[in-house]
Amino acid sequence: MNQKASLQVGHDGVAVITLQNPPVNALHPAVLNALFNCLREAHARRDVKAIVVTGSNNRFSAGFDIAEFAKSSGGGGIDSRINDSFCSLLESGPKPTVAAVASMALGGGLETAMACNARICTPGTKLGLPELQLGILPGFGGTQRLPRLVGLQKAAQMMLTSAPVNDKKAAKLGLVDAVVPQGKLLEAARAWAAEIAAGTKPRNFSLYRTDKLEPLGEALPILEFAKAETQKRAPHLTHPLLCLDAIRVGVEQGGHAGLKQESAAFAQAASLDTHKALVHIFFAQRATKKVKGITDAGLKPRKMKKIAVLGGGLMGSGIATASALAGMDVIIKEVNDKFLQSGLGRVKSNLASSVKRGKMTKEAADAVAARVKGTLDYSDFGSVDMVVEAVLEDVGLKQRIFADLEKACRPDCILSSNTSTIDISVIGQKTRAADRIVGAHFFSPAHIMPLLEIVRTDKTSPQVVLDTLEYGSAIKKTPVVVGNCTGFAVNRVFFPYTQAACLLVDLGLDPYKIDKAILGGFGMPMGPFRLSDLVGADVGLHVGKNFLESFPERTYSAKLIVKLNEAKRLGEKTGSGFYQYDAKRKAKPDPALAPIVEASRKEAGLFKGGKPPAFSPQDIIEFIFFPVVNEGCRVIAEGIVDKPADLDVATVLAMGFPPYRGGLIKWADLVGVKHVAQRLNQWAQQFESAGLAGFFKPCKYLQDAADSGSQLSAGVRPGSKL
Ligand code: 3H9
Repeated sequence: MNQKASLQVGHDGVAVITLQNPPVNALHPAVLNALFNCLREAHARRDVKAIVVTGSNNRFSAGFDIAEFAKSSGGGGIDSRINDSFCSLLESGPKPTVAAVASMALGGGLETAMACNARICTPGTKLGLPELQLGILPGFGGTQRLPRLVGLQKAAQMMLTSAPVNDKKAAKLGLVDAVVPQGKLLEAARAWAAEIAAGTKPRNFSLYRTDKLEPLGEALPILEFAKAETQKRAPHLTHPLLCLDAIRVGVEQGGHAGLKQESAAFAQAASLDTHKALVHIFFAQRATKKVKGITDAGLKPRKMKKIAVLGGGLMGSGIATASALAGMDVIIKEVNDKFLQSGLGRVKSNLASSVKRGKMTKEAADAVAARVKGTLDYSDFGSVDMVVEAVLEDVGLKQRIFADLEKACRPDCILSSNTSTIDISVIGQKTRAADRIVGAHFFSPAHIMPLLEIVRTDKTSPQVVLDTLEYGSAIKKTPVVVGNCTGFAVNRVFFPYTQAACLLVDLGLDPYKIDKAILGGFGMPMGPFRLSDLVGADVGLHVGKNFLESFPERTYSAKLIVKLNEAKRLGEKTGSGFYQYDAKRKAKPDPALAPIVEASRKEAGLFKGGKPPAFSPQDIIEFIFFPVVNEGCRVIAEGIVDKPADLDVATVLAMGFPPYRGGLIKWADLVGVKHVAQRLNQWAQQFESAGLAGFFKPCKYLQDAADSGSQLSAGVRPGSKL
């Protein structure tokens, strides 16, 4: 059994209790039980005068075992009364306790450490309470002890942002009592514990401290302000407010009352869908790197040391920046010196903006920039491990480039394309290198957006997919392996998004109301029309044509986008689209849109004037997102994604689908698959005479799941015929 805690008593009379649950010493109930037993034993033994709690493998703990949350119906089956007695035994038992913290003390890990009478950590340790990012709140007394150790303002900030502090900051705040080198950690902690026992160092009880807490008259306004800010920033979330409430009760009525409130609030938060959704995303994000037939095939990933990027435009320079930031040598190839210099300039300005945001020093940025070289020919390509092509979306041009690359590069060099619209196998048609051709689809801006779609064709070798996964992780992207089809996974799944929104306008609804429902009502970073303006109506038209060609039976050919193109209102870049834009690119509704909407409605012939049909904000959300879910189900059924959860991660990271809704497919499961299918069928019937039944009709995967009561997240059952 790997999940345990062990007790060792030294000649100095100090008992060392070590948490053991690799890789991060997560506090599985078995570990907590073992810890509790060790603690009771240490307190009971006559040869023990003080206790040190530490973690194995030079790590303290990353907190409660999140996998237990995923198994239980909520809250990981934690009984808060046990936590109470565990933490109070740690804090106020007969013998003093010291936490010896290396590498990380997160969530329940930090709460365990805070219940000890002193904390010593090593350089580089991260300490934080990130529970809110899992849809819960600290449940081991963190809402009470952290404010008493570091002050209310800082504690609230740490909990609300989930951001940890490093060892230096922790020492400055008083969260740790000392920072010592790794090799001295246990020795220092033992000595500290022995000194407390001898009375030469004070024994501090975090829960009873008042010296750092702001007086009530200051504390309450701090909490009120934090509450108002939270409601503004995250209007859909309840658990941050529950957390603030537990803090407030502790401030007003004392630590014990606060602990009681904390456990009630924890239980409430743990029962909400937000918690299930966020835990799902936590694991789904880590699971994208595990791909059937690739990562379980016994292959060893090769490390990419030198990368060539073709094209120094926005995408190319972003890809070059991300690769150089990961320590790779990069060559950018352009067609002439002017383009090359601007590509290299873009890399520098990407790095300069990281310096400006405090993400890196000027020296570090210069060192990264020095790894990026420019070229106008292929003479250096013999030394590169991977090429990422990011030139114009022109099939002929890409085919010529790939034929050249086959000659210029080593036979084991990966040849990838960043295309978002062109079939990857067509790009490689003029080569005999089909097994090492792969899509590396970045999202703009490429050095910032966290998703990388890795597009494999039926000829791409597993080794090349594995190496590209390794490359994706090295450049700090979340890589998702997808199949080769129009729009790949993300763009394909989202093609009904703008189309459904345009259909609603043609039915008589106001575009700005639609955006409002999707933005504020649902929590997307922007509504479909604002997004369309960002992407550009010309790009929208081109992409729409692609989908119409590939999926004619289910594409709504939106006239609204055509009309915007005719009016040269292409979006942000032309200063107007669905919205008008000022010099700072701030969007404002535009009365000049009305005649365009009018013309589109006239052509669509679905709205006869008068009162628009009654659509509540929830109706709008469902009308727009249920066709997106339907396309997601087709993508799952066709095996375009390895597992449904990959689509959840991809929609969250590329489209800003709210993570607290679990990603597209998990959200549909939480809403109810039967409900999704029933509404789609209702609209398919309602719009059949307008030729739109195909846009709504549930695909077989979705309908089967609705009929059988299974979850869309379950994936395709072996042997099922889809
Ligand atoms: C809590 O404590 C509640 C309390 O208030 C008490 C309630 C009553 N549990 O991320 P990585 C796994 S809630 C289980 O790839 P990194 C992770 O899945 C908890 N497993 O590495 C992965 O497994 P695999 C609050 C966990 O170096 C492996 O460890 N704590 C946990 O990039 C490596 O992880 C948090 O929210 C866990 N707690 O980052 C901390 N943590 O190899 C969440 C990690 O099978 N964790 N795993 O895919 C993290 O932020 C990062 O994982 C960490 C390491 C910074 C620790």
